[in-house]
This record gives sequence, structure tokens and C-alpha cells, in this order.
Amino acid sequence: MSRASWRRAGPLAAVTAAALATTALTAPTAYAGASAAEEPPEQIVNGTFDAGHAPWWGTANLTLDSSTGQLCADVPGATVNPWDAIIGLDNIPLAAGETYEFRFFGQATPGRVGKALIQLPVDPYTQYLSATPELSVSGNDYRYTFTAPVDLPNAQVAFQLGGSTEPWRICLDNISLRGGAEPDVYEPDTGPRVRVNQVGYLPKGPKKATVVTEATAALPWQLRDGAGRTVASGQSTPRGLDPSSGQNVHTVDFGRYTRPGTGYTLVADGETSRPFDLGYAFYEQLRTDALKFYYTQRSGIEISEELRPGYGRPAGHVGAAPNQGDTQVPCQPGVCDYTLDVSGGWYDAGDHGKYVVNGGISVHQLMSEYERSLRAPTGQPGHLGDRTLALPESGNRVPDILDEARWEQEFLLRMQVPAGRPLAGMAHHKIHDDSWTGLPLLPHLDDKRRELHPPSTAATLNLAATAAQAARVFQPYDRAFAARNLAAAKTAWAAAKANPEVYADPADANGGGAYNDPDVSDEFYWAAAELYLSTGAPEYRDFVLASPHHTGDVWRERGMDWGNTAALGRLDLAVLPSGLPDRARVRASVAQGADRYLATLRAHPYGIPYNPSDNLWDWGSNNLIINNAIVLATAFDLTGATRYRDGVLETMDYLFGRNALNQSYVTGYGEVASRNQHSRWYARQLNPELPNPPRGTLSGGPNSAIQDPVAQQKLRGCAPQFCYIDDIESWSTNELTINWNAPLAWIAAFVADQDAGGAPHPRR
Ligand code: 9MR
Repeated sequence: MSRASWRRAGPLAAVTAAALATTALTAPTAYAGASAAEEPPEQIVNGTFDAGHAPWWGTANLTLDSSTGQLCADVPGATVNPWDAIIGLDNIPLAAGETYEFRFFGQATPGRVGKALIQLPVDPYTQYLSATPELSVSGNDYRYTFTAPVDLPNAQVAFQLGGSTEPWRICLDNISLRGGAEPDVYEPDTGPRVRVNQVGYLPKGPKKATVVTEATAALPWQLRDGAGRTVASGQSTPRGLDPSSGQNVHTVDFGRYTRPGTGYTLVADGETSRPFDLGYAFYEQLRTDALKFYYTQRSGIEISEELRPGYGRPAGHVGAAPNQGDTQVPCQPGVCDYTLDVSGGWYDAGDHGKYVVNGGISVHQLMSEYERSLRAPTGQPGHLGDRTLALPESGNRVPDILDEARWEQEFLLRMQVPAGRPLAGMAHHKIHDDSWTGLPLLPHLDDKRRELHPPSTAATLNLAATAAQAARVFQPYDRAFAARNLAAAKTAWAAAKANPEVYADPADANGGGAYNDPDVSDEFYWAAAELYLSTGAPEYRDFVLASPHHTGDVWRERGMDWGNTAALGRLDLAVLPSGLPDRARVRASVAQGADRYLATLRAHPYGIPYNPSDNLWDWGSNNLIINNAIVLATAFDLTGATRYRDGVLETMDYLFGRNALNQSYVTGYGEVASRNQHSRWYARQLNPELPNPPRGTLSGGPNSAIQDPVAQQKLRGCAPQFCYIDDIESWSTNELTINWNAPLAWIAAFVADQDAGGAPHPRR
């Protein structure tokens, strides 16, 4: 049947056809279907919930819980329609004429009839399969078949659970839809099997490479210079199967060769690596590029074509049509009855949202990069000074890195609830469009309604932490601004103490990310640490000393990030001067954390300080990896032990191409590098008149949960390192963000400060 004639036949015909083909297995026994070898392809992503439930979603009245290995939810009572509560999954490809088998395990307490649909995801919600499983307390397996009447790239699985006066609980598991065409097999072009840092190695630093090979015994290797002459040789070390890539690999160590130069290659197992340098100029360049990224992320100001050739654009969200903000932004309906001027700041990522929690860690890490340059034995503050970043403010005698940080910090201050209003002193969690926009879309062309979302304790503590830090950092340059920040920090702290459990709603994610965080004890610790370091006041010191994070293990296996901030506080307490009674222990704890990340790196065949024990890589894995390198770098600053510095350099090798995909994750760095990061305005992949992201932009990197349609179509079944695609629509593996470039900038400055990689030198 053609698509058009099917449409005329209407949804009822589909329901009937589906119902005829329906068989429910009432016994919870395994279904004796075709053998695995003959089974048609699986179309459902993550139907087993062994490690979370992404990309499944629920309506706002459901909290999905997959902690037991099943997908469960408490369904509220007093709903009217079946569709008032839904658990769903999007982007299932259907092929016309193909027969599918839909199976799942379902259980309800108390027992209840549910509704399981496979349907069009938009009006008129045409149903290709409609089943009404009688869910029992003991649970059953269900099986249905249907023939797809249409070709559709994005059918939806929907369990409609509403319509009950009484509350109940549902659990689902082993959800499977088999049939249809084999999904496209996407084969990334990974080039030569010898994997190197395609940008370069410090002449006196470690130099390692990875060879992907079937060989189990050591292999000979040769290092060739730019003229093709062999300048060093040796034998590889077999490392066996690497679970993060599914590859058998060897390590090559050519660290003893130290002559600077360009165009080196490494040869092993009949393959020649991509070229690389021995030098450090590229880190000097990255120190600048990674920070220059922020100016073109700015909201509320025209981006000058003169300062950023190819990137000039009108100011976004300055109250000029078609923009609806950000100079007078109302709250979401019912949240507040005032408007705020929350213009300025940086756009978070590829979207036009601005989020206090994520702005917080980003501006903090920029200010910390600056503070490090002043205090670390190898710090070189001159490289971060005035006129280093080609900003509109360059020439104002303030270090450019602080001018850039101030652009964001001013925005964070504007997000604070004014005196006299409910929850005064807290910070609104975020501001963004009331629904998602498409790509490409330049900031000044966004016509959606902008809304303030409710204040949260997490946002308030991000404001307290960054404002406290800004108070000390800006003191020498602008005392009034410093004082304004200190006052805001203290007010925010008091407001957070008075409202310690106001959490952002995880379902509040239409038009922007949720950035929800159910545990803010780490934000409390971080904010108290910054307030203490800036004021020395006993109140904050006592809070720090009493916090479980002060003596607890803050060195997460996965790394620190916007939702896990305890390590930010610990690092600053370790490196900044204070009268903290147990400061020596705090400093020693950084080396302990670094030793753990170093052990992970050394055990990893690709030399990565990140290896989650569940072998599932996170959204934004690159930022976790590089944040772990910040712990290593800080341990180097504190102890001078070169093993920590070497760990940082090896981490950069991974990001610059010594990885399973044989590519650099930083735009403009390395022969093959990410350049199509998800962005509404650096959208060259969609419109050749727009630019790619600027040089020095970090991509989020492999994400095992493949949470966007492109990744789900192309990367199904990927080993962690392969869960990445340089496609602008792959927002869950390939976005750019302000919080990912911040640790990149921090580390770039750290490595540039090491010059050629010899012994630590005194500060210049
Ligand atoms: O970086 C965020 C990641 O840790 C979360 O898992 C993910 C889903 O909530 O959201 C990421 O943040 C995105 C945000 O929600 C919206 N702007 C783009 C951010 C980067 O992808």
C-alpha cells in the first residue's frame, strides 16, 4: 500500500490489522523463537536497561527508574486519558511491507491493563500496532507482530499508562522490536592502524603510540623524520584486547627520541601513522585558541568580523526582533511575576540556552586557569594578559582571560532573584527558549519565547562559588566589581542555606537541557571552599571542615563535571593560601587522586585516565577525561613529580588522535579532526555560507548511550571509543560546550607552560 492510500485508510485499519496478528504470552517463560543466528535485526536501542534507560523518556509526571535493571515508574492516579502518562522511545525505523515482532516483559502493582503502541510520533499519531497487555503483579512476557504499512524513519514506541484514578507502578524489561531491513552498517574511516598524537609531542616529554593489530608477539617499529629517514626504532609491547575499543593493540614507546621537528611518522606492522611534530608551539597556539572560543559564544553583543574573520554576526538576544529576549525575560507560567534583564553571558553549547550550573563550572575553570598562572611554579601569567585574545576589551589593562570570564560572571549575577521577591538571593536555574529550535539558526534570528526557570539550590551555589572566586580575582582590577561579587556570593550562600533542597525538575527539558542534579552536597562544599578562600571567615571554614566531601573520596572514577563539583573545591583548597587547619592533608589528597587516575591511564592500552568499570562512556566523555588530567596537572604543580605531568601529556595524546577512531577531537588540530560539532551557528555542514566551529573547539566525544537519531542509526552496538560521529546532528556525541572548552583551555595553558617538557622551571 502506498503511503497516500494508507493515510486515507486511517488509523483504525492499522489497529485492526495489528490486533489480528496479536498473541500475548501469558506465562513468564522464555519465548521459543528463531535462533539468534536467524533472528531479524533488532530496532530498539537499550531495551534491557542493564545500564540506565537512555534514550527512553517519560512524561513529566513520571520519574523513570532503571536502578534495578528494569525500567520502572510510579504512575500517578487521577489522570484521565491513556496518553496522560507515557513511557516512550523515538526514532525507530520502519520499512513498508516488513513484518515485525514486538516483545517485552511487563509487570504492574496492582495489576492493570496498559497500552503498548508503535505509532507515528506526531499528529495524527497513526498506530501501526496497538496492544492492550493485561499487566499482572507477577509479570508476563508479551509478544505481538505487525506489518509496517509505511516507510518511516522515526516511529515511536509508546506505553500509555494514564487513565487510572488510583496510583500504580509499572516495570518493563527486555523490550525488543525485531524485523525490517538490517540497519545501515556505518564504517568509520579510521586510516592507518598506527595511532599517534597527530598534533605533536613535547620533545622532552613521553611519546607513546598505539598499534591496532592481530599480532600477539612484539612488532618492530621505526620512527621516520620529515625527510623519511629512520631516526629511531624498537619493538612494540603487546597489550591484548582493549575493551574500550574492542581492538587488539600494542603500545610503542619512542620517548627517548627528543629532536624537535615536523612531519615525523611512525611505521609498524606495514602501516605508516599520520604525521606529527615534536615541539610545543601548538600548545602555545591552543592556549589562545581554546580561550578565543568564548568570544564567539557570547550572547548580547555583536561579534566583530574584524576580531574574528569569518565569525562576525549580529548581537543575539538583545531585545531586537525577532528575538524575544534576553533584556526582559518572564518566568515560565506560574513560576514568578517579574521579568529580569539576563542579557549577556555565553550560549551554553550548540543551543541558545544559558544555564547557571554549567556557566558556573565554566567560568570557574577560566578563573582557575588564571589563578594557576599566578601561583604554580611553572605558571606564565604573561601569556594570559591584556591583548592576548583579540577581544573588544583588549587594551583595558585587564588580563583578557578575566575580561572573558567577566562577560559570563555578569550574566550569572543577573540570574539572582532580586531582594523583595520570593526566594530572594537564590539564582534562577536557567533561561532558554520555550521549545527546541532547529539547525541552523543564528542567535539573532531565534524568535522563540525566552523563559526564566525556577530558582534551584544548585544554581544558587554555583553563583555563590563563582562570585566568591570573582571577588578575589577581580580585586586588583576593579574593586567595585569585586565587592559586588562578594555581596552576591554571601547573599546566595545564605539563600542556599535557607533553601537547601530546591532541585531542578529533570523533566523540565523542552527547549533546553534539564541540568538537574539531585545531590547538591558537593555544590555546598565547593561554594563554602570558595567563600572561605576569599574571606577567611570561620562560618565557611567550619562548613568546609564538617562537609563529608572534605575528607571523603572526591576523585570520581568518571571525573568531575557540572554535576559533580566537590573536586573543584578540594583542588582550590589545596592550591590557594589559607589558614585551613588540615591544609597539608588536603594537598596530599590531590596526589592520591592523581595516583589513581595515573593507575587507570597506565592500565589502559590507549593511555586514557578514564575507564569506567561498567565500560559505558558518558555524554561528554572528553571533558571527563580532560578534567581528570587537571587533577594530574595540579598534583604536578603541588609536587613537581614528572609522572603527573607525563600523565597530562598522554591524555592529550588521546584527544589529539591516539585513539580508536584515529582522529583529533579539537577543531583545527591534527590531520583528521572534528569539525562538524553540533551548533546552530557554526553550521557549515548544513549551510556552506556558515563557518565550522573555530579552531580550538573540543567535541564532547564518545557517548555509549548514543542518545540522538544519527548516532542511533549509525553507531548501534558500538564499543565505547566508537560511539562517536563527526556529524552536526549527533548532539549526544559531537556537541561543543562552554564547560568542555574550559578544561581544554586550562590544560593547554598548563602544557604550554612546560615548554619543551624538561624539568620544572621557575615562574617567569
Ligand atoms: O553536558 C550535559 C550532559 O552531562 C548530560 O548528560 C546531557 C543530558 O542531560 O546534557 C548535556 O548538556 C547539554 C545541555 O543539556 C543543553 N545544552 C547542550 C549541552 C551539551 O550537550
